[in-house]
Order: sequence, then structure tokens, then C-alpha cells
Amino acid sequence: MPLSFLGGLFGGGKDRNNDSDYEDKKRSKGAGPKIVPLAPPLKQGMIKCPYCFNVFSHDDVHFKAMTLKESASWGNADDDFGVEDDDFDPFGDSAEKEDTADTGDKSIDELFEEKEDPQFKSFWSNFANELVWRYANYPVITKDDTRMMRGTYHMDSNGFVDSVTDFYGVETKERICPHCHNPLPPNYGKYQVHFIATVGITSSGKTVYLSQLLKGMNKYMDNVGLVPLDMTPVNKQFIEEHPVKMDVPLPQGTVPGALTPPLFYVLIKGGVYHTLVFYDVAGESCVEVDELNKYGGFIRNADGIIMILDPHQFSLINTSDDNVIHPTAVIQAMFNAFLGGKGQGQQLGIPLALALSKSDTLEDEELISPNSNIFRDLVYDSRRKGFDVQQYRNLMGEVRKFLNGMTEGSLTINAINEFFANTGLFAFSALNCGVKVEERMIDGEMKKVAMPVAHPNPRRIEEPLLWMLSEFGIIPKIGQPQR
Ligand SMILES: Nc1nc2c(ncn2[C@@H]2O[C@H](COP(=O)(O)OP(=O)(O)OP(=O)(O)O)[C@@H](O)[C@H]2O)c(=O)[nH]1
Ligand SMILES: [Mg+2]
Ligand SMILES: [Zn+2]
Repeated sequence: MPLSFLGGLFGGGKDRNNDSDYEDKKRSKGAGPKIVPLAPPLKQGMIKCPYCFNVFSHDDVHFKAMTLKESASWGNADDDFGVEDDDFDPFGDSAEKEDTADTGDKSIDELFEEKEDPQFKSFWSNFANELVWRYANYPVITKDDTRMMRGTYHMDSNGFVDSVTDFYGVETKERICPHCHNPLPPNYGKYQVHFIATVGITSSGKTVYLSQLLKGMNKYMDNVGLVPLDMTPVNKQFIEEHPVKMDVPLPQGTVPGALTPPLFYVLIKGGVYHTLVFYDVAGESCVEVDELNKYGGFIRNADGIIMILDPHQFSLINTSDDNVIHPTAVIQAMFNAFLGGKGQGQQLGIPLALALSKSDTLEDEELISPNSNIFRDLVYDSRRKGFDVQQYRNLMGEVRKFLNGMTEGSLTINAINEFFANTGLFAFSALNCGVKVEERMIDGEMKKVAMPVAHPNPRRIEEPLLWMLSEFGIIPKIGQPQR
């Protein structure tokens, strides 16, 4: 079915290889490195799974049925397979489970019994966790097995497959990837999707950054003329599970080997819709070879990378000679993840934002003036909404000067410019307040926990994302605002 009517919903993605004169990017001229082009936007109606990254047509999705039939092997009729009714449904958009009439057709009933989903199980067997999803073991409907459904897949008013009615007359909107059977949020795949991976070594500040960014998303997007929509309750859950509040312990590090479920937003501007997907990759997974094999897909498929660097990582490198991970190792590892070690003479075209975290801790740093833009909030102009190039240029110059003042910092800048054709330099504080460390009993063990000593008030936290959105062509780049 032609999907031309989806046209207006897709963003007019621009040529992201364009050059401009303010970013810290290396120009590739003449015999310079070959820039690996950005993946072209998918054809309308094609979907890239946010978990396994396979690409398939919107009408090839599978569904989780909302009808369950009692199975002899799974206990009595009241047994909801360990799933409580009020259990969290991260991707919920479905009709409630209904008691359906007994058709007397045993073979059909059997198809609607709850059972382990091998594709879902196999995907999550690679990770230290499994998605908590109430429909994980519900029956799967595919268009190839017409016994399980009435008629054919239903489409929404844009011609996009969104639901199906099962054999018993119960409708489901729980779309799943036909390859890994992970849930696709409502409308996922309908608009152009941009994947953003947040990388950096352990404790660099990725999770605190994402939690604060998500918390302020409405404000940050409104400032640049975008309307953001949460696609799933997962975003809210992520903020709740990673609290950043006065006197509340900050998140403990992300469990190595675990996959944090992707975070989804729809951004709307002038009737054009885009989908953003954020990934919080655990620190270890950004450098260790075995881990990279597992997580490589999340980096390889990124349309943009936010690399977070704790500025104290540099002093740690200078004062310790054991297993400290150099920032250049992360940059190299990402480059290898993209090109499988065949990257000689090439540069990646995707935007890479190198962002110094915890800028509040730089306030006594002698390499940085107390009047630096690093310690100033972004100022917005309500008449011209977009990514402010002038304010960014001022900041970027200062971040570069700071980094170039240290050998490791200057190596880091050289490395990003060597491997990435389009880079930006940023600095933010997710807390902008002091942190106290205390011993607390957690899960029967005494652990050190850090707690903000005042109400956290992030500074310039949105700037790397706004730069990226301007690189994606979602918001314009604007000059100096009138003050
Ligand atoms: N002063 C200050 N400390 C911060 C800031 N952001 C994070 N931190 C500290 O850094 C610690 C680690 O932050 P996380 O966000 O958990 O780090 P991570 O990169 O997700 O680490 P992994 O999950 O282990 O990869 C926090 O517990 C805080 O103590 C900040 O903006 N300012
Ligand atoms: Mg983390
Ligand atoms: Zn998949």
C-alpha cells in the first residue's frame, strides 16, 4: 500500500554533511579522510527496531494478542502468570484483557495460551536484565497466521498499520518487532526516527544527565519552538528510578551488562513530527571489547552521539598509573564499533557532541575564568527560536581552551577530530550544586552515596541536544539574540 499520505508527517531532513564556520570540526579537503556518509532516512512506512535495529515494513509488524486462554500447564483460570493487573505496562495502549467466549475450538484456544516468547527471550539473554513487560508472554499474532485474527491488519487514517482484531473479536494495539518481539511504542516508526546514544566511562554522569534532561524536556523544547510528547510512561519511570533531588541519594551506577530501555519522544513543529530515541549505555559497555559486541548496535545505529566526560577524569589520569580509561579509548572504541576496525582513512559523518559534565566542580579551576560562559545559563530569545550559534561559539572556544591546556584534553580533541567530521564541544552541570557523600545501608550493604546539598538546578544541560537537533534539521540555527 502506498504511504504517500504519510508525507507531511516526516521531517524534511536536511543534508547533515553541510559545513559551517563555527563548529569545532576538521575540514576534509583534497586527500583528507573520506567521510562515512550518514545513513539515508528510511523510506516511508519502513521501521527500524529500536532494540535489534532490523528494518521492516510497517505492515510486517507482529502483535501481542490481548486474549489469553487457560493452559493446563500454566495453572488455574485466575492465574495471570505472575503478572498483576496493576503491573506496569511500559508501552500500554491496549484494550484490557477480556474474558472471551469459549469457542470450543481447542486448537485455536491453544494458540492463545500464554507461553514464553523465544524471540523476546533470546534478545534479552544477551543482557543482565530483561524488560519488565506485562505482555512479554502473551500470544503473538502475525499476518501469516490468519487463524488468529479477524480480517486483516487495521491501518490508521495515515495508512499506517496500528492494530488487529484477534479471532475472539478483541482488538490489540500492542505492536512488536517481528525479529526480536520487543514492544514498539504507539506511532513508533511513523515519523522519522533519530537515535541518540549517550556514552562515556563509568561515573562520567550519563544517567544523572539524562534524568535531568528528561525532567526539563518540556521547558527545553518549548524554548526552541518544539512541542514534545512522551511516547511511553518509560520516560517518567526513568526519572523516578534515577532521582536527582536535594538530600536524596543520586543513582548508583548503571548495572554493567544491563540494557536500560530506550527513552522515546515525539517532537512536533509546524505539523512535522520526529521521533527521538535516547539510550543510556553503561560505562563499561563503551570500551570493553566483549561488551561492545553486545552494545555495538546501539552505537553503530546512532544518528548522533553525546559523549560525556567528567573533567576530573583528566586529573585522575595524571595522578594514577593503573587501569584508568583514557577518553581517547572511548572515542576509538566508538569509531571501531561503527566501522568494525576497517576505519583507516575514514571519518564518521554523524554529529558527536563532546560534553564536559559536572561543570560546577570547575568553579575553582585556574584554567577557567570565573566569568566564563561555562558558568552561565543559556539565554533564549522568544522571537527567534532555535539553536543559538553565537552563545555556543563563545562556550565552545572556552571549552576548547580548557581542554587544550592539558595533554589528555588536547589528545581528546585531536582524537574526536581525527575520527568524526562533525563535532561540537559543550560543558554542563546536571546539578549545579554541591554534593555530600555519606555511608548508607543499601540492600544489606554499607555503600557510599552522593546527595545534592541543595535543589539541583541544571546549567546548559540542553545545549548538546539542541545542537544535535539543529544538525538533524529539526530546529534552525540562529545568530546572536537581541538582549
Ligand atoms: N558535582 C556534580 N556531580 C555530578 C554531576 N552529575 C553527576 N555527578 C556525580 O557523578 C556520579 C555518577 O553519575 P552517573 O550519572 O551515575 O554516572 P554514569 O555515567 O551513568 O555512570 P555508569 O552508570 O556507571 O556508567 C553521581 O552519583 C554524582 O555523584 C554534576 O552535574 N555535578
Ligand atoms: Mg549510568
Ligand atoms: Zn527488534
